[in-house]
Amino acid sequence: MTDVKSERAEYYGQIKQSNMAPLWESLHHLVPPQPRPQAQAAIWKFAEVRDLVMQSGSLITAEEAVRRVLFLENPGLPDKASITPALYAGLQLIMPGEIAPSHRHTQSALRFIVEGSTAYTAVDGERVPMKPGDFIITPSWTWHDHGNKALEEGGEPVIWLDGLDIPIVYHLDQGFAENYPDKVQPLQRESGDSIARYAQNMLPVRHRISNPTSPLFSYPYERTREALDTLYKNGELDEWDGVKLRYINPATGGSPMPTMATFMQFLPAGFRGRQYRSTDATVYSVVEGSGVAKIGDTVFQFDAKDIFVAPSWATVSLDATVDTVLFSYSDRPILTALNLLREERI
Ligand code: GTQ
Repeated sequence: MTDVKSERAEYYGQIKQSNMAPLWESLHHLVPPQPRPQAQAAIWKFAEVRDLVMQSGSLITAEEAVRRVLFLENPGLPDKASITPALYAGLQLIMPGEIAPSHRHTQSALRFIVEGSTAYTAVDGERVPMKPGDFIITPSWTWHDHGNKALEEGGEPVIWLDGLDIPIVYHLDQGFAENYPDKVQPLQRESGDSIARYAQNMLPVRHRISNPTSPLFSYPYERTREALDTLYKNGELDEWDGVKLRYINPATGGSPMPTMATFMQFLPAGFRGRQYRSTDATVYSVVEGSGVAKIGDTVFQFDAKDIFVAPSWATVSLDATVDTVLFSYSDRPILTALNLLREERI
């Protein structure tokens, strides 16, 4: 009697030496009937993690660290510096008077300001202020440094959420980076220049689209909030989304960056959102308010400044206890480009 199991095991051992493996042992895993994300629903309560972030402020300077960030690791993706399979999230701290020195890299970045109003970021020769709720981008391969007002000038600790496409870029072996020769890049344009150029429903007359990334790199919260407010007053409430807008590259109407889409939504007090799912795993940052997020079988109570993540294809429904504003980002443009995006309003 031949023991099939041990015969096969021996065979698998043999072919492994030639760097081969039998598909039939992993076909269902490799080609699943529907996504089986390793990423889990998870929440970072700001009230709990704020102290930990602040502690890093006395352990290392922004300059020594280059970027003083605690990244948020999805518990289902341990040691991968990933909050979703494609995307990274981190909480960056900059103390009064500090500089995070200028560098550039192929990874695209977004900053979503969580706390503090005295920092700035410089992108490609222009400085923009960072205020809570502002959404700011650092396009791939642009010089960027961050700074904060000195204590004597009223500087306060500033914390923001970094969203980058680090995991997907890493996976594709596309990581390039370099440091600027000086700590701070020289300023070439006045603050407010890019808003005048690109955020007024106009473009410079000879603007050429040479790059998929938005030429506008700061989307102040004030404007976004006003738009949501007006639309809510006008009665545009979707049963799934509340009032939800997507940020655009004003030159193309597409997402601000080729790898990441970003959204802002308003849920009025008492809103009980219907169930929705999509294949883009999404990271949420609570700007205002509080409520309950049901993600698959997991229920999170969320408050302002909390961050939570919904894995691919998990059902998501959002309830608001009080008026609530949620920022979110996902890898939607990647999925769209690859014709992989699916969504379902249940
Ligand atoms: O601010 O340039 O969280 O390069 C990770 C990598 C922030 C940044 C991060 C980075 C940055």
